[in-house]
Amino acid sequence: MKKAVLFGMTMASLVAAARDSVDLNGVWDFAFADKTALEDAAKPDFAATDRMPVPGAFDVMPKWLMKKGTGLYRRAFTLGEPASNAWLAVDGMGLRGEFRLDGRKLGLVAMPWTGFELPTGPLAAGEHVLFAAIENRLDPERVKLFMPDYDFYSFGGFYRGVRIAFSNERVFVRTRDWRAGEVELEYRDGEFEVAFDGESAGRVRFANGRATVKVPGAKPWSPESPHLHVVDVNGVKARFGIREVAAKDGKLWLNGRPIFLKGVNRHELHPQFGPATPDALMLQDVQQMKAMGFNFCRLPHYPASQRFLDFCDEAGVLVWEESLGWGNKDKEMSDPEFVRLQIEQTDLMVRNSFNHPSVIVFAFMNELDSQTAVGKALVEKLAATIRRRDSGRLVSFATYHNTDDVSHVHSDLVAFNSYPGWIDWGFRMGDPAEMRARMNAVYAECVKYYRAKYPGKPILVSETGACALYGRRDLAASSWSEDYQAEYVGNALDWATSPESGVCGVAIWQFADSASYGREHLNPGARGKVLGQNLGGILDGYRREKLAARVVREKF
Ligand code: ADA
Repeated sequence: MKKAVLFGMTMASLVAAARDSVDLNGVWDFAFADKTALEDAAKPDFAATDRMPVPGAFDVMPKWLMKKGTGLYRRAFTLGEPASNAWLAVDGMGLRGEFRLDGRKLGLVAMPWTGFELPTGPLAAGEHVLFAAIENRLDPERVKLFMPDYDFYSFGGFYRGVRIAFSNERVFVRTRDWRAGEVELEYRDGEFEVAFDGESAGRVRFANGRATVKVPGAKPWSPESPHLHVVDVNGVKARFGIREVAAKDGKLWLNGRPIFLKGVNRHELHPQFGPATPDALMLQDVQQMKAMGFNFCRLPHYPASQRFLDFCDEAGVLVWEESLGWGNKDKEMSDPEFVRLQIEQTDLMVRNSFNHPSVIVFAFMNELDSQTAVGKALVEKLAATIRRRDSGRLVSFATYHNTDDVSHVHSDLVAFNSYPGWIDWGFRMGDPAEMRARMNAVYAECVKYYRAKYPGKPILVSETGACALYGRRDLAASSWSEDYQAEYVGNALDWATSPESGVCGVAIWQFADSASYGREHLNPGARGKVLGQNLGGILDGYRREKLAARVVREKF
């Protein structure tokens, strides 16, 4: 059977795309139903008024800029031959989407940013029409995973690629002994042809779906030498890296050596593309991060783009990936449907990113109420969800309950967010020496708490930083100026990298300015987020450097 195969993409996408598939990225027919819920707008025979890129967010386009409603999408594709089954594979959309193939409903998905696959059933040869209705309205009853008070914009559309896949089989690769180059392959029971890097390794028996094998010519993956291998089991390919991550004696270890994470938080956002960032931008960002001296990035606050992870694998950037959540309180966390969706999306994240060696931490629920019994119970469930797949990653989450957290008991890595002198009522900045001393004292207090509460666990500063308006220089280094931010970042990095800090790394908030509260969001007061953005970037949204970027380069 001859089917369309994805050419012209990097090896990573090719192998992630299972055996073969029809690429549905491109320009689709489109119409927008303003202020209308998906259920009322979803009509597959809608009259198209416009054309829309996929991937793409309709509400970054000038015509629908920041509008809330439902985007209607349609496109046809042709199969040369029939398929006994297929899957609609979407690497992230938002906020809520209904999908129909030839008028038949494939599913309704309310897990923004998560990659998912919907089975289509048998498909005949010839033309097929795919229809999607994607709603971006903020509706806490229908989109339980995205609350109107989250500090990042809730875009509408296909955030990443879409395709029809003819297999949903996967091979999962676990490093079992990085020194000996031994890996465990998980596929299914039976005996199958296995090849590594294009060379046959003969037939291998899989018992309980697993086989342990030595990779011929194995080379470990590390930030300095990000070596990748490709395995082929029965025609199903997976790209992977051989490396070991561990947390012990209060330190973080990579391939048997302690490592310090020089990190930054990076939203998948750009002023012109919203969450549908193109490859060129991702690659530039990775290169810019490396050039500044970062070896680590935290990807907040939703499952990452598989393309971005490919680039991190290739460049040797360590990654923290987390599922969707932000500042969730007991009320939300007591809702069984919220909990179910949290578990489902977290499990999918682990499944989707399993073979990316760059990902060393799987996390969830940024800044949840981690000081309560309800928070702790959810953390326990999500940690168990991640560990169930035995992915060889550390489990964590970022908290700001730096004097009363009780939930990191379930983590491998204790991570905390702290903004002394920025998100900190009553902090007196004082002159630069006073400010430095006060910031250091706050950080040290946090570490003291965690060290006593969770002895033996490594501690990471998962967020710290201050906002600055690009181009705003000020001799007096007042808050919101680039000068203030540069001073702040310098202090934070000096403290974190000093031997007394006791932390295993720090991630600056944040890489680039990002879209935040729109006029529909429950923002913390119209005055709170200048220009509707989170201006914590050491670069602006267009990736122009602020003074703090220079400071990072000097310190790292
Ligand atoms: C929090 C949160 C970030 C961002 C930050 C800020 O720490 O985790 O997403 O909102 O505050 O800049 O206010």
